[in-house]
Amino acid sequence: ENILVETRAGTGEGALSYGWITLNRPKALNALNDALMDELGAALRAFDADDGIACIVVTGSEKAFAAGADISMMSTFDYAQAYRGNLISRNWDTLREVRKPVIAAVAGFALGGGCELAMTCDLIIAADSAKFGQPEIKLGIIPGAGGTQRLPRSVGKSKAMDLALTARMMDAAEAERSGLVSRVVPAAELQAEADKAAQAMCGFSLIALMAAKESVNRAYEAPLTEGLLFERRAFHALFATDDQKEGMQAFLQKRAPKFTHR
Ligand code: CO8
Repeated sequence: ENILVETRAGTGEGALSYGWITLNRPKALNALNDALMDELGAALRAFDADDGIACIVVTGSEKAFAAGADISMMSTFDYAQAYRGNLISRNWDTLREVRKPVIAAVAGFALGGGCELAMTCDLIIAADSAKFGQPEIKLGIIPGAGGTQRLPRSVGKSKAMDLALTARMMDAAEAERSGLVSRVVPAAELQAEADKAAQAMCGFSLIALMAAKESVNRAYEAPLTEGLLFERRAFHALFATDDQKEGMQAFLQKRAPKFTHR
């Protein structure tokens, strides 16, 4: 009801497919309520468990990726309801647990929980219309799904403080300059750009994709020495895969690889 889910075929011989999830509550600018988050969690889990899927794109509409948590849902909550119901966290952990790459394709508003949702994905591709912000302070609250933690890690303390304390929005150009997003494209090309990134991944070894994601994420969880050790071990482990043999043989034989994801 609140999201649209499709599977798109990868191009090229033997390519895997990818999942495409569109947040779809246009009347509320894709505000994130429990129903939407439950549907999103279920769709992410299903794609993650599907051996034919390499990666997942999450996107919204031209006007809004998501304008935040649904304010009407939580406006009357008291502390007990928020705490007992574990407001927010239940499906956010699902997104963190997905082991395949997740691309956020963001046009329009990505505010509050919408900005946090985009940041919880592995990379953000933005339309030039994108606007990022953590305006919770205007509502008498603070970010609750990682904004105060992930934003400083990607844009630094000063900009994170600026957004969280003044509620100002950051446009796509500033977001790219400060490292929040990986690429900015004209709004009309956002879908095609996200398709292109997903298509590239569909042609690679799924095991290597998952290992790369897991290793980059260690950079946020572990001290450098431990992260480097984790990376080295994952690197060594990939020599046990058929895909490493195939990838290197294909290069030496000047042909396209046929990965079997084993
Ligand atoms: N929740 C509920 N409804 C919303 C939300 C929202 N966050 N944002 C927009 N809407 C609704 C509006 O109420 C309006 O509905 P209606 O037509 O019935 O009046 C409709 O969407 C269109 O919105 P506007 O008329 O306001 O559209 P504008 O183009 O004038 O303005 C804005 C767009 C600037 C995005 C404006 O809608 C706005 O400021 N929205 C609220 C942004 C905000 O404060 N977000 C933070 C919410 S709190 C939060 O996210 C906490 C995070 C906690 C973790 C995440 C948990 C899931």
